[in-house]
Amino acid sequence: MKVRFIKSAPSIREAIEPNLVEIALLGRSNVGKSSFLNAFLNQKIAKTSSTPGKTQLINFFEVEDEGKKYILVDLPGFGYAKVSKSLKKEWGKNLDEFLKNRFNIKLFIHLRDARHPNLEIDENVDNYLKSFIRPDQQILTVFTKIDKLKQSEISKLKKEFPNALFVSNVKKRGFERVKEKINEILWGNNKMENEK
Ligand SMILES: Nc1nc2c(ncn2[C@@H]2O[C@H](COP(=O)(O)OP(=O)(O)O)[C@@H](O)[C@H]2O)c(=O)[nH]1
Ligand SMILES: [Mg+2]
Repeated sequence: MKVRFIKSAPSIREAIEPNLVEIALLGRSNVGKSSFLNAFLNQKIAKTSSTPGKTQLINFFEVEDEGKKYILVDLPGFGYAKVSKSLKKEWGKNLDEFLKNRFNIKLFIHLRDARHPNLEIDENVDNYLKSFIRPDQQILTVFTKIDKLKQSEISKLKKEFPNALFVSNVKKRGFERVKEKINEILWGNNKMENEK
């Protein structure tokens, strides 16, 4: 797997040309988004634990995996405010516009903290995405920090969220399933058909 940072943009107007399919990565500040990127891509490409709330930029990374290319779009974290708000209010117009109008996004990966699985802000984000996604787009929920949970707690969470995936960024666990799922969603089950 090869990865290359391409650009940061404040809005859809400054975004890169939409020539490849995109995966948008979003999550509450401190959920482990940067750690997830680094663990998933197997390299230190994103800064962890940087000052939250400062940058509201959309970061584009080009990923090449088994001869296929896609773009990973790292979105600013949310949830700095004590009172949870809708994503739209907190992120503002630019990000709302990007998520709704960026037609080549095929997958939204929503990271959630396994220790706090029922936060209102995450429910709001889920409902927000569901309010506008098209039939050809999907939402994948990935719970982070499962190393902080007992096995019984993980089992309970899996029952509550049967379609979610579960990872530990520090122990690098759960990423094979994430990759499988991404391949399935981006390229379909028949890999040969999409190979060029
Ligand atoms: N135990 C544990 N800690 C994690 C995990 N992922 C991230 N962290 C820690 O959580 C904090 C925030 O991580 P970071 O990746 O910067 O979060 P971001 O703000 O969402 O980008 C850091 O101290 C990380 O080391 C995980 O899977 N398990
Ligand atoms: Mg970060």
